[in-house]
Order: sequence, then C-alpha cells, then structure tokens
Amino acid sequence: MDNNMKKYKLPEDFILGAASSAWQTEGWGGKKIGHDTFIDLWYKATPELWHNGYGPAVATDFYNRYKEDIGLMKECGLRSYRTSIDWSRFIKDFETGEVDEDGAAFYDSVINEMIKNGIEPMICLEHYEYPAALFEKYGGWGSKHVIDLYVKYAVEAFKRYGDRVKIWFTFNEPIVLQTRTILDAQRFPFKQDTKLAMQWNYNKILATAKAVEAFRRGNYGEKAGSKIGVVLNPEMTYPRSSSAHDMKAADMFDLFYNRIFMDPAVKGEIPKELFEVLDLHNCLFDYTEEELEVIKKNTVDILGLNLYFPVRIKARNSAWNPEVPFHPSYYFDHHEIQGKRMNPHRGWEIYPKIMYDMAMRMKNEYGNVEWMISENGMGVEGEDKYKNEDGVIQDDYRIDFISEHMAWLLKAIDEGSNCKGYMLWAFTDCVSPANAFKNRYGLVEINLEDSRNRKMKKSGKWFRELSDNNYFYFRDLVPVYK
Ligand code: BGP
Repeated sequence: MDNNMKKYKLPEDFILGAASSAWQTEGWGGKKIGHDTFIDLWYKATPELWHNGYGPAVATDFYNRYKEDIGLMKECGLRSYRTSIDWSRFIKDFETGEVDEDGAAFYDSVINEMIKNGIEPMICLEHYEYPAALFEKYGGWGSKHVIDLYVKYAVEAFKRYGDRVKIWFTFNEPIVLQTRTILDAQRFPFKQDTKLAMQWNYNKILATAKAVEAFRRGNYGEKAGSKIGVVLNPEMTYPRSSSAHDMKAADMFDLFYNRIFMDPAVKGEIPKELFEVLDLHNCLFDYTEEELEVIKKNTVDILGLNLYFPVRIKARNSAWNPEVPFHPSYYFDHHEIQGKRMNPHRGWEIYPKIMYDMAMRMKNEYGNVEWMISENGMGVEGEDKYKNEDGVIQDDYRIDFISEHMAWLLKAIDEGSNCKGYMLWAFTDCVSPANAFKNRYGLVEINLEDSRNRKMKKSGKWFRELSDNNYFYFRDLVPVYK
C-alpha cells in the first residue's frame, strides 16, 4: 500500500447506493405499457437530437431485466437504490387517479425484489416522467389543476408501497425540465417564456408541499417509519471575486437557481427577494396566501442533493438588450477560470470541494437539516478503450472521482453536517437526456453491441469492497484553489 494513502471511514448506517430513474432504464417493455411521458413526446418529436437515436424506447430494458439488475446491485454492494415511479405508467386515468394495475404490479415486483435482496428502495414520484397527455391538455406544470392530479397520483403510490418504502422523494431536480424547455429553449418544445417557467417552478414547490401534507395526513409513513423529501440540484456557486458586483451576481444566480427550491423545501418560505425581483420584471407567478401557508407548514424531512460541478459567476459586463424579455442572466454571467480540472466528455468542471462547501451550507444556513447526496458521478465517453483482456472496463478515473468527492463529504460530516448518505449516479450506464448512451456513468456496463448485456466495471467491484468494509483508501486531501 502506498504510504501516502489515508483511510477514510464511513459513518455507521451510512446510506450507500446508486440512483437512476424509470424513464432512463425501463424502456417501453417491447410493447408500450402505460401512457407516453413528456420525455417520450420530446424523443418522438426530435429523435435526431438524441445521440445515435438512443432514447427512452428501450433504454436499458430494466422493465424486462430488473431481476438480473437487482442481482447485480447486490453484487456491487448497493445498500439502497433510488428509482422513480413512472406516473404515466402507474396511473391509468390521470383525472380520477385510477391506478393501472399492470403498471402498479411492475413496481410492486421491483420493490419486493429489491427488499428480498437486502436493498432499500428509495422512490421518487417524478424524474421528468410527466404525462404527455397533461402537457398536451393543460400545457404542463403551468396549470394548478395538474398539482391536484399529481397529489392524487402520489397518494395512490403511498397507499401501494408506503408499507415498504422508507424514503420518498416528490421530484428529481424540479427546476430542470422547465429551465431547459421553456426558459432556455434548448429542448422541445423550444419555447422562451420566463414568466411561465417561473409558474412551473412555483407549482412544483407547491406540489411538493401538498404531497408532503397528504403523506402526513394519511400517515403513510407510519408503518415503515418513512421520510419524505425532494431531490434538488443546487449548484455550489462561487463568485469570480470578493468585489461587491461579483458577489451580487453570484447571489442572484443563487436566488434563481438554488434558493428558489431549497428555501421553501427546508424553511417553508420562498425568498422575499425572489418575489421582488420577479415582480420588477413582470414575471411573478400566480400565488395565493393560502398556498404560501401550505408551503410554510409542509417542509421536508430529508433533502436529496445532486451535486456534480461548481458554478462560477461574475457580474455582466454587457448591458441587457431591451428587446429581449427578462431572463435571470440579466443579473450575471458565467465565469471561466484558468487551469480548472475538467471532465472533457461532459464539459463539467471537476471540483470535489463542492461536497464540503454544500454540506457546510446545509449545516450553517439550513438548520443542519437531514440530507444526503442523491447523485454524484462521472460520465465518460468511449469506455471501451479502457477494457482489459477480460473485457472489464478499468475505470480508475471513476473510482478516483468517487473517492475524492466522498472524502470531502466525510470531512464535512466530521465537522457536524447532517449528511446521511451518498448515492452514485448511476448503477448501470443508462439513457441520459439528449446524451443518450454517449456518456457512461455506471458501475455496470450496458453493452449496446451485445444485446445490452451487463458487465460489472472495475468500479463495481471497488464499490462492493467499499460497502463490505465501510472504508476506503485515498490520498490526503490537498488545499484547493477558491
Ligand atoms: C442529473 C439527472 C439525471 C442524470 C444526470 C447525468 O441531473 O438527475 O437524470 O441524467 O444528471 O446528467 P447527463 O445525463 O446529462 O450527463
């Protein structure tokens, strides 16, 4: 053993596992079961924008291969696995909340199989599997009626699986869909409407509070001692400099992309600065005092945070074009620092200290709420070239990535941050929004040339050892640039 290596011990009862989602793994099952999701709609409208045309139609075929996959989860040492229920597959009639018994039976089997194999199921109610029909009929999450339909769906899911699921999440990254589709117009339906995007944000904040309220009112967590939360993707935000203009710009980014969801989820309040600034730009969402009261009374038990990369922000040096409608970037610009470490495949900066900084933020600014890393991972293209003579991908870069991020996280836990676990993205390679199978994240390879057969990567074996030992070795953390 290299003398410079240090032993990092995980806390007892640490949640250690991996995540994915229904639409990124299940596939349509050969013949379509259930209704289309919003993602299906997007895929059908623009298949050419998906890398090599891969998309949700087959995905990893988890729908047919879940038993094999759960066996592999066990081999990789996962203690927990997060996936989502596909709302469009689970509900037959969105208006009444009538359950599709075939869809429900599938999730029943998946959950039971996980438990049988000693893997805790962690269930998210929406990981972008928003029903296409609700998008077509009501325009999506901009409609408050959809909130009621979502709560009906949530209650059905709580009723069916509440006795076995210990951690529920209302949404995965609730800001993402509308940011990509309606705010930045990068994806179908390629619309730019800031006010509408803000309404989607608000309605999802309210939907989380209403689902939490229904969960508690129905005592659905009683039997299994379950918790409910939301998975957010705040981006650890670093200003270019400590000058007032850069700090202000970073604060504005933080307000629009981080605090907008973190504050109501944990503190029960949407920041008052957000109301003011949206009002100033005529983009304020419709709300009522009664709704704000529901948000106030129904904060989450646990927060999941997906952390991948830092965001570096500076003040704008150009004036806003008055002909362009308001967008949050009115207040900031992204900043490039020299010499940064990059994941060139994904174009994301690698800065593992985000784990520590966000953890301390949870401790110091969010009442030391119970939280966990619900996603972190490294997407790499062309992993075939790292195969050894036995065809096993030698992904030492992934082992390093996980170790370094986890080491920073453990430092924060030592210093009192209430972090309960680490979930890797992802268990197997899977379909990603528009990246399709380009960037591979898995502990387990999905071989597209060979009938989507599975093969554990070197990182899968390493993860198993980590899980068995509850410690790992990694070099001492070195001070990093700010
Ligand atoms: C997260 C999403 C996941 C997943 C991951 C990797 O933000 O919750 O669904 O896809 O990012 O990102 P990408 O697939 O774009 O590389």
